[in-house]
Amino acid sequence: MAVSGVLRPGHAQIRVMDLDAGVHHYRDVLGLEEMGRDASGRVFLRAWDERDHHSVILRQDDNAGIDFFGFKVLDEATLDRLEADLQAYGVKTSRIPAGELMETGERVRFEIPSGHQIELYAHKTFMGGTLGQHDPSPYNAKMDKGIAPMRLDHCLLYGPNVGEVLELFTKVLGFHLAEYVTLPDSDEKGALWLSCSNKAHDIAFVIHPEPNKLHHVSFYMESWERVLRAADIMAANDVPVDIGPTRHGITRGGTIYAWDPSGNRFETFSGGNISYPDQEPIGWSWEGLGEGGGLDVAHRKMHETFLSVVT
Ligand code: M3P
Ligand code: FE
Repeated sequence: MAVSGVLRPGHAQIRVMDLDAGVHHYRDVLGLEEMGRDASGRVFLRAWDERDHHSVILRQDDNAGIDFFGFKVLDEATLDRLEADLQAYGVKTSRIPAGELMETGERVRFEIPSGHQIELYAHKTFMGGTLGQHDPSPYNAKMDKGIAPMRLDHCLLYGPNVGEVLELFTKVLGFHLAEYVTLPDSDEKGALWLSCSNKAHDIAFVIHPEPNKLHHVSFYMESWERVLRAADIMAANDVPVDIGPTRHGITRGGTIYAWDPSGNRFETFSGGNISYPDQEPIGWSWEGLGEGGGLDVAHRKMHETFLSVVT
């Protein structure tokens, strides 16, 4: 088996300041399916090509942002091994009981040097995809409800100690560095695109003085055409757009960055290159990120909001 260890992003718990507005955005405009609500009022949703119970959890709070980002690992033995490896590396971990998140097994939670809460889990109820598991048709009406991404794809987090984050993800969690940006007049890596698969990235970081900030949660679109359709749906629903539709030079993915009603940025992302752990990572200079089109191939400039607007 080639993909083992940490398999993929499994869930993001996003804080929204108005739950009804948040549900309207993620369910009716983005087009995720509501899978349930728990006793504390959290809302669980998933995208049409996902197989497990949920990938997005909305929690109402006075402050927007991300509570935690979770990765699914292969099995219980992998979870136990990674927990022991984290502890041996000096990372404090805690176990969150099964069922604390709907239809989800025990989670191993830890804080990374950028101040974010990351968690690993081995079990979440398998529901099957909305296309079915046998002789699936390539089309389902759920694909036309709202923007309708296929899946939760990755997140980009802002915080300090990006070098230590790189060490932790590559030395302990088995990720590889796919692409990076060096800071102006320096060899220091200020932004990382890390993959646990051969996707362009499963999680990314940009250096930032304040810990534990969210830049965006990203959703995968089946094609560039679907990204353009998403732009129409955003316009029709007065969704504020940050950047795009355009293409990132970094990852080469098609993209729109836009904001949910609480100011959390989300991305509709398509395509993207593939990466392998044996390959040298692709390096970008600070000028490459801006004028070189790393962020925005079409406009080849740094956007002020990219470095300053986070939740
Ligand atoms: C991404 C992302 C940038 C390239 C980004 C690619 C920001 O999918 O948004 O993390 O230069
Ligand atoms: Fe992204």
